[in-house]
Amino acid sequence: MFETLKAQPADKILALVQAYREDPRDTKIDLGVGVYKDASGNTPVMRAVKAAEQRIWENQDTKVYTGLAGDPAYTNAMAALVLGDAVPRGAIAAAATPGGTGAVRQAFELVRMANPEARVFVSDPTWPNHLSILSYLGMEVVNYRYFDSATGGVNFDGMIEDLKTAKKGDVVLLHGCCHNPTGANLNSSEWDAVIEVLQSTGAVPMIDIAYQGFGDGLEADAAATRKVASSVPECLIAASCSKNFGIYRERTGILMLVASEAAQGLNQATLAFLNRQNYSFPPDHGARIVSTILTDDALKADWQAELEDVRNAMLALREQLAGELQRLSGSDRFGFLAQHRGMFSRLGTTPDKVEALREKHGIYMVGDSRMNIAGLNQNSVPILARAIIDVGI
Ligand code: PLP
Ligand code: TYF
Repeated sequence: MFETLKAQPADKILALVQAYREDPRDTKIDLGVGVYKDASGNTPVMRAVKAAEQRIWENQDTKVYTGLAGDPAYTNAMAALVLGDAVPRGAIAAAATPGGTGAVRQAFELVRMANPEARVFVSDPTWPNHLSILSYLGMEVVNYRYFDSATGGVNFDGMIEDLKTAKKGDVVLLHGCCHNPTGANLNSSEWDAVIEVLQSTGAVPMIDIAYQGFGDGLEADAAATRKVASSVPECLIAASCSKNFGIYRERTGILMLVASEAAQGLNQATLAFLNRQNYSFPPDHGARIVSTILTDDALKADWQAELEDVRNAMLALREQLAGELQRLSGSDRFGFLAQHRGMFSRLGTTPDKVEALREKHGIYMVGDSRMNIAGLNQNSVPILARAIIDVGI
């Protein structure tokens, strides 16, 4: 029967990892997959994560199944980390998932279950996995304008115009902070305007937040998510711990459905049901690391301090790159790089220029001109800047 299978499209971001590995040049620079790297190019295990793992190893006396929705200590800690006290805990249904991707997948399945006709509005561009999963689930996608390659910022008027065409029964997918792949984000008054459109159309927001703490800080990065969740009757949130705890391979995420307190019991049971259909119990080790850190003042403080160092290192690289490009180009046209937040920036150039960077300079970024800022260090920033000018960007 399996001779009927057709080749599926490869993940372009992951394909780039392989291409980079195969490049023999020792001057090559990897700005591809979204993984944090320090100045030496390593992705270390965070101090608090190591300490939490040791504590778990010493104290854990069983590995019996958790609940279908995961360990309540984890879901409670994550609800507090992402939502603060923006909404009552009794209004949140929450389930642990395998990574943020698992949360995204479960959220889409939940939407399809509730309304098979739902259209999902996604930013143009968005994380390719959003599109791939939606297509796999047979769900209708509507693009809304988002990135303005002329300015490197958000085409806000276009975005609002497109979001106004959403209807009750549709879902609007928003990146809570640190937009992937562009790095361009809404400011606080623009979020207010998006909320007004959500309120007037009745479309349900779904927030994907995979980089809390990578932009302007843990609290600032959650502000938009909190504001949205407290301003509409229903909201879905898919959060990932992969980046901000550096526990990529542990597959640690959470899906939250914020709705009325009266609906919470049914919503909670439905999230547990969905987990059971797909994998029964969600992975626990990463979740336990996260809850161990978030429920211990000293570990939490150390984690926050290390996360701040990571965030500030990326901001410094942004400033350095924007400054270098200003000097070399004699213009401010790359100023957006310092305005962007998170791991990524989209340069806004053409695939042939991206290819020229790879062929001629051994600089690897995704074909849509997304670069991982954390792939740089103080020494490679001037090399990248010269290459960008050299290929005529
Ligand atoms: N959503 C976005 C926008 C992402 O960039 C990522 C990748 O890191 C995720 C979700 C989920 O990542 P993971 O499944 O590794 O937690
Ligand atoms: O966008 C990125 O690079 C990260 C990591 O299928 C990633 O989100 C990339 C591809 C993928 C899953 C995660």
